[in-house]
Amino acid sequence: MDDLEQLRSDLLTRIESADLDALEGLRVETLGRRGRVTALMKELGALAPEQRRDAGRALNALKTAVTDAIDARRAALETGALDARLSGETIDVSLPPRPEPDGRVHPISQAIEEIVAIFCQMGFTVAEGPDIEDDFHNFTALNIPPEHPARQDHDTFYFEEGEDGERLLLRTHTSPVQIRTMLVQEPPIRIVVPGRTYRADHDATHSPMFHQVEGLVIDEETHMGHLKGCLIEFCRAFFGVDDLPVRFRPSFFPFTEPSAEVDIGCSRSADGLTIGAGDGWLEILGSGMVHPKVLENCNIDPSRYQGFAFGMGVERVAMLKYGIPDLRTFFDSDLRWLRHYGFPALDMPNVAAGFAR
Ligand code: 2U9
Repeated sequence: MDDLEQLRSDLLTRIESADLDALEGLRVETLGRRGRVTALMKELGALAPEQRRDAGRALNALKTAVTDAIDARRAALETGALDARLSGETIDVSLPPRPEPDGRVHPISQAIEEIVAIFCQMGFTVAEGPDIEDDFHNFTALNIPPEHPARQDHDTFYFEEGEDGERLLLRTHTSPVQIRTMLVQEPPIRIVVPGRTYRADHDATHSPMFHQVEGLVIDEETHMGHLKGCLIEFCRAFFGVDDLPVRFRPSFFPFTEPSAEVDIGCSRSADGLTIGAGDGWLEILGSGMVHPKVLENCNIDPSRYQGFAFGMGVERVAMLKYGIPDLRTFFDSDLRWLRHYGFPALDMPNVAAGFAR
């Protein structure tokens, strides 16, 4: 036992002054497979039971003491090394920052942000919903009759029939989101609905996937004057022309009655198209008073509530506002094009508003 006491004191002294490498050497030399303490453990078997118990206890205590001392020394050395590094290092705050990769916001995202920001200033909130829809929310609830051409296979992307016999589809407009909102929310409702939409159409002016922003207002005593005021205000804010001429032309949609298409003034010259006063007109929105049958389909009483709705194609208004001549380039993922037509992130209206707050 005296030997053990001596060994313990020697080891603890050496551990106290060891560096990290020496510490690992000491651990192997003492506790490793051929270490001194390990060897002593192996000798226990040769002792008489009485001696074995006492010697076993003493050896275990030694092992614990050495292990603890090695761990404590290692922790102290590591902390010391970090402290030394930290106190030796200085940060040169005058160094210029490394250049950041300069990403751009896609014009479609930019246009959606700008449109949504204008309606949000008027008190609308944003609603979103699934791209995969069912027949009820995309067609039936919107008063689109069974024989309507939009329902045909060659105009709409249908999925294969499910086990319940139902065929899901890719929404052909964002209007199902308004249906879903009316089914769960009591009026007053004021929402704008941005999102992807899909139609089986592909040529120079149509893409099978495109973007829409639609809007819906439902309240008591809502009338066509509200529709006109709201959409005139939107057109002037979006195109940044205070006296922009806006005209409403009668139209037809199954889900609105009466319906109107909205044109803005423009002039065409050798230099191209200028939005503002002129002798030309450009169609940019569809709109109308929500059809009473659509309200009934959503359990809203049309004798108490009325409302208006509108819709626009984002690609179309983005092309007009930003002077992008070809629809197909939106979907080419061409970084040179994006660097040219894209926007710095800080120009996003909601981001800018966030900073101004
Ligand atoms: C509900 C009730 C009415 C949404 C409307 C239009 C007119 C419209 C087109 C513009 C260009 C689609 O992208 S486009 O081809 N949209 O003309 N959309 S009214 O009316 C609704 C929507 C939902 C419940």
